[in-house]
Amino acid sequence: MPDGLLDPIHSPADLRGMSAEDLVRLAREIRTLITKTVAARGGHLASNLGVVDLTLALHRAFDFSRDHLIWDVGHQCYAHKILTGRKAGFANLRTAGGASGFPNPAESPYDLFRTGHAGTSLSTALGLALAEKAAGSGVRTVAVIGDGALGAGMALEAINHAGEVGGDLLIILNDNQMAIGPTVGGLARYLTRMRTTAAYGNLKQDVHEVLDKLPLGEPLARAIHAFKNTLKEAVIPDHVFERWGLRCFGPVDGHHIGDLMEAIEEMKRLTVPRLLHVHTRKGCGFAPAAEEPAAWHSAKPFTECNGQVVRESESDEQLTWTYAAVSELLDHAKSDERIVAITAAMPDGTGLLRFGHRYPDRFFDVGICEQHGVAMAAGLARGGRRPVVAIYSTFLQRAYDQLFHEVALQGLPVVVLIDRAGLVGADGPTHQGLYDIAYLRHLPGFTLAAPADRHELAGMMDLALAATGPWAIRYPRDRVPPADFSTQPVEVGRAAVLRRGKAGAILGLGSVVAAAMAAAETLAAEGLDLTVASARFAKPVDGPCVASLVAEHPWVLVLEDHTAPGGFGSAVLEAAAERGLDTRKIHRVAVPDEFIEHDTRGAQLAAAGLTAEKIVERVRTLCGKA
Ligand SMILES: Cc1ncc(C[n+]2csc(CCOP(=O)(O)OP(=O)(O)O)c2C)c(N)n1
Repeated sequence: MPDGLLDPIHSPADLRGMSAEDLVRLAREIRTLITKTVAARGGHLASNLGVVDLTLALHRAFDFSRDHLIWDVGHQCYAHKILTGRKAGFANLRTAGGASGFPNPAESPYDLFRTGHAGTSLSTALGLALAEKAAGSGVRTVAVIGDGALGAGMALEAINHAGEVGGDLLIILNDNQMAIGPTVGGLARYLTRMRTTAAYGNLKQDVHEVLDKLPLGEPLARAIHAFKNTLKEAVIPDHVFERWGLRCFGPVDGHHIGDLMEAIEEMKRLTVPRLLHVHTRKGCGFAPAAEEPAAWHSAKPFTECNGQVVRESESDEQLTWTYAAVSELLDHAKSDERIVAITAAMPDGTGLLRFGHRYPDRFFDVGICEQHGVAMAAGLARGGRRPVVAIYSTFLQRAYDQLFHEVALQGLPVVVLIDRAGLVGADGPTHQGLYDIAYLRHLPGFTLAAPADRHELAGMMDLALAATGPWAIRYPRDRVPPADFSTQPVEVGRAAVLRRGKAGAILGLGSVVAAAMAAAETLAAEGLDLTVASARFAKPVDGPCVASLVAEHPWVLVLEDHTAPGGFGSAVLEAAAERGLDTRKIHRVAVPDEFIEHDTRGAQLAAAGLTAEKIVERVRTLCGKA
């Protein structure tokens, strides 16, 4: 076949007649398409390039229009999307109306779950396998999980259970020795040892098992021969998960399509929970990503010219809330040796890498284990340390019970830095940080703050690190305003009035205050003078401030970069109702109660009515000037 192998492929069925050599060439074409698309749109590059061969081998071996395929996290599903009829939408990856960066059943029947969080695949896959077992359907279930996600508690819970209940579940362990950065923990070290220590086993038992499951009439000798030839050196009787009841095979070179296809075909002979250990390299096929897989995990758009790669400027990194928060933390860590910092596999994203470099002995990367990270922070606090845990809002959801049970219930001084709180842009609904106010503000004793500017952030960090109980500071994936709005000292539960007017009042929480101030400027020029206050705290809410805003203005507009139900606006309404205020005067602008699709953060904010322009329109309406 000439090049252009990808053009006629519209579904996995089109792979059927292709030779291993053609698949190798096809893999190259898919890698080129992925690289070009991510160059234009941004996205998860290194992980996707690493699984192209594996994706082809899986789609070649199984019929996933019938069998089930689950990708853990789902950030590595680009080749799968391209092969399952989504080439056209892929060109607009992660942009409004284009393919999302993660699996999505609304896009294709080949995606069974909408995912983006790590460690969930084995549980959902086991559920599917058990359902098919109960139905006696003969449908197989395959889950692909990385060595990073495998360390997540939930994945281990599923393996623990799978060994006991059975089901036709094939787990592909995609081992590239990396999560976003190098995989951490004892399991990772164990898998690395497996690379070098070949542990060949007692084939007899395995062959018997295979034969037990073979269809009647299959020639015995052929089956034994085929099995011995392909998996002879692959059975791993000493594998830790063998002891847990999984049959374990491998390792197989995940970039040798022929070997992969053979091994996967063999795996199809078994109908018990089994694991095939596959070695891949992140970034395979694109040198910059292969050399620096962490930097190319989630890539910004880039251009390639004469072999030179120019990435979209990272120079704004120092202007972000993430950078500012870690800078404030570092200032404190200098003088307070009790401060320790914890990340759950996101040292880069949370900015804590800087802390780790400066204070390696006071820095912990716990892996993709948010629950453990938060509970460990509680232990550190109980032991006299000042733990600061930085986790994205969406992933902190994992640790809700630890925030309740290990932190709040004990009243321990753990500081949680909630990064990516609010609308997140291109990652879409799996990653939106829209629920943290709702899931924290009902926990007794928690203080929940959100800065509008650098001055407030600094004041909040001072208070948080001096507190005797739990604290959280939420901030978005955005830039810090270039100038502070006030110098009023930050006090727990106190809002700050930034400007005064009579036409109406805006009470904003956190970064939306900047939009409110810009809107107030525009409206002042139209003769509408507004009061604008920075709420600073979602808990405790400044009740007296709410009371005076309601008393002194015809209306109060409450803004938050968070979902409406249970958010800051809800808290303000509760505070107003408790004080017997006229709640009809309070209007809310928050993210609506629906899942917000991938788009730019700016477009998502505008759709929610949280940009300066939208606030201006809303105020004109409230003032009867629309
Ligand atoms: C619960 C949760 N925490 C953190 C993340 C952020 N995250 C996305 S991919 C990833 C690394 C996954 O590593 P691995 O499972 O080994 O897959 P690879 O990228 O190496 O293929 C992390 C930490 C997430 N998606 N979910």
